[in-house]
Amino acid sequence: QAVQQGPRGAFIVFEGADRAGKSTQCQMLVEHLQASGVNAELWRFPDRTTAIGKMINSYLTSQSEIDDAAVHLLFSANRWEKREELLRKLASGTTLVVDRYAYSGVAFTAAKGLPGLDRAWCTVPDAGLPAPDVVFFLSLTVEQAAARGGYGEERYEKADFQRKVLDQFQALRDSSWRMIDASQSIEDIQQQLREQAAAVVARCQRGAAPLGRLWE
Ligand code: ADP
Ligand code: 2DT
Ligand code: MG
Repeated sequence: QAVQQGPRGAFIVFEGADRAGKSTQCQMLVEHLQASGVNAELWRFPDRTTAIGKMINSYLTSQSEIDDAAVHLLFSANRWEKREELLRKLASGTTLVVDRYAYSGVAFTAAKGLPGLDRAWCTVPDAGLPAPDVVFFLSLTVEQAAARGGYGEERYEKADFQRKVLDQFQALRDSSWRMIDASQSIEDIQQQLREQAAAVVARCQRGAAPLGRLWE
């Protein structure tokens, strides 16, 4: 069944490789929406502030080791624990701009190439979560990303692994995705995002878009 009918906020997700500009563009888009009178909030996954999020943060910063399947389930649980609040915000008319979601969850674990943890297995825990109205995929090659000053210190921030993550993302594309050439200037990308986001926000405000569920 559809999770919700009628006028509501838009559920906008950003995905893409590390250093593609997701956090930069999310921040700018939220500020623009707010300045235009749209009720909007910036969210991110993992949400490192919850108890589960703190375990994930400790894993990403290599302060702890967690079994690959178990940490995959923690990332998913970190979305499920925010589901009610997410639905409540959308229902009350707040647009959510979200820096990474379940697509990152699947892509990063599947990229490990571990027996048993293939893409099909990886999607199961997130199936049924609210589906975004639009996914802005910031597309950038690993070489272009590396030219932005190299990767950081966290787990996963290695060129070889990022290539595998990009391959996994390609396989997850669906009709909600909008591919954005992330090698353009910050301002040019933001301009395109504003135009596309405005259309989605308007459609949700009109009540013309029942919220779907992921991978069902
Ligand atoms: P992400 O959240 O996708 O990892 P960030 O927004 O943190 O990416 O950006 C990574 C780095 O690249 C930052 O130093 C940022 O200032 C820079 N950057 C972001 N967008 C662009 C762009 N379009 N062109 C050049 N550099 C960019
Ligand atoms: P940032 O906080 O810099 O975006 O990095 N990840 C993320 C997963 O492995 N699974 C997930 O479900 C999500 C949402 C991607 C977060 C890192 O965590 C990875 C990079
Ligand atoms: Mg970021």
